[in-house]
Amino acid sequence: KKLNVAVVGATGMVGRTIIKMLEERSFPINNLYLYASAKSKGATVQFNNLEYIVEELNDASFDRDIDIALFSAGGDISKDYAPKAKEKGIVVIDNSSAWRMDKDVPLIVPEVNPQDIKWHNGIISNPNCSTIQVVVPLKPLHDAFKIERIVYSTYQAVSGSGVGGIADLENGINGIANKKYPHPIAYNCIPHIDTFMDNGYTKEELKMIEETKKILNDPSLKITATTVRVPVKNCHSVSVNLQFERAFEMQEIYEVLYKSNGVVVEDNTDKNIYPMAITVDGQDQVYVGRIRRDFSVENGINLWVVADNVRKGAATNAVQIAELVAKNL
Ligand code: 2RA
Repeated sequence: KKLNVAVVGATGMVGRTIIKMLEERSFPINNLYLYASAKSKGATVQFNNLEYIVEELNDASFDRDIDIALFSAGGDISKDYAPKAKEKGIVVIDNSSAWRMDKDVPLIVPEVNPQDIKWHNGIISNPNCSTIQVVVPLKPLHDAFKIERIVYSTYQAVSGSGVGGIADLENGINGIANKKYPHPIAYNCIPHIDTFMDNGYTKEELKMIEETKKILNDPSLKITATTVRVPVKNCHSVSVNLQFERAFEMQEIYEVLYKSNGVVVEDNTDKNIYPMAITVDGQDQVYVGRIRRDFSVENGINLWVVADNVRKGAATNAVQIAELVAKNL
């Protein structure tokens, strides 16, 4: 059955990639409607060899016969327009953080908790990019060995901030001052993503902590995180330290990861093989390497996890959710 799909925020980096993934994955589309802010009105986008005109988002945008609306236009637009789309019977898949922790809104990574889609009430949230990539390998490990504690340290690409982040890096290398970030990002690391909260953590760190618990459906998990912006154009890397309840042999860890949906193990230090941003760019799977026991604690391991934050971390995951929704429509 072909569906009528809307993309809200169609001209942003994630919005454009959503459209590209709808085409690449041959999503069954009847009509495609593209919405953006006034400044992008009239822009044209190619889709399945046809040219589509971007329209300005307004209150009439959802009066049309639309089955699924994919939002990637920031939290304010989602807070304002997702309920309007939902009232029209449209299923909203929202990439912003606006609804992620709402108890009536499932937070979905299709390889991890597809069953949660069954209780949506019209809005489904796409998790934060750095969270999506870590829960993909963590879910099978949690099922097999019961994770007790997680320590996340992230190395996040500037594409996570959109075109402005990329501009700051490329300009910075050419000696041009930063605009997007509070400090120069060229030849630098900035331990500050999103805003600082009173407890000293940034919103990005709290997103990883709280979203992991929701997606793995385990509020007892003990988690801490440090999220850092690094001078990498695309792909987020995360150092993950895990402590399990159960003892394990390293071979068991490999076996679980080898057969995990959406995971590629790249781990051969004899040949300098491990996941890197420059080799993972443009892929949709999550790459895991540097798998080794943490000898400083009981039942501990370390992992290095790399994924394309714009594709699997945002656009591809959202389209995979749309594929799950399409099956149930
Ligand atoms: C970032 N995860 O990397 C955030 C939002 N994409 O900036």
